[in-house]
Amino acid sequence: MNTKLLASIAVFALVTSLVASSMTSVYAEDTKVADKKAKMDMKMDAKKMKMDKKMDDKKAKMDKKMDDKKAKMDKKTDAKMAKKDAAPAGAATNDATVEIPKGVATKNPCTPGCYSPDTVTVKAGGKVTWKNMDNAAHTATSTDGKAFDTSLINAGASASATLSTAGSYPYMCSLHPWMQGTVTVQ
Ligand SMILES: [Cu+2]
Repeated sequence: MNTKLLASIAVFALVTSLVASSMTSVYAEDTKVADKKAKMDMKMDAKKMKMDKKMDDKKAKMDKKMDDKKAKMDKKTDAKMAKKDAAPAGAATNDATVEIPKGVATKNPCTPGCYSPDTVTVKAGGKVTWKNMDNAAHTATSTDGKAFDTSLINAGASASATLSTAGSYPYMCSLHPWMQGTVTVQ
């Protein structure tokens, strides 16, 4: 063996070991990077799931809010429609009906409620009809004794009065003076 050959073998061995060690370290580096990536992926997945859940929760909350709002608005609209259908309280109509409830002949006092409703408003020329739901006879007689008098309304019967002059007309039952009501003519 000569020194040149020995030297080249030594160089070869050195180079080989250097390459081997560098390869090992590259491999180790790769593994590290892969681990890190996997960890980050897991973290990202967890984060994404959390965010998805948050979004779902938020959406569900918003949906519920919208539903609640819609239900509220529907209710409001229904109430509005019902209000529109019913004549506004106290507004004058051409005709009105007053019921005489059961039991008022012996119920002293019974005002308000001897005539139901105990106050009605009609336009001039309008007609008021009293329906006697009681088992006894009653009247609707204006207290001035002139404006109107139904005379006796038998049990289950009805009687009407037409009022042409604007004014407020208190009235009562001539048989049971505690029964009192008012007709307003506009
Ligand atoms: Cu009466």
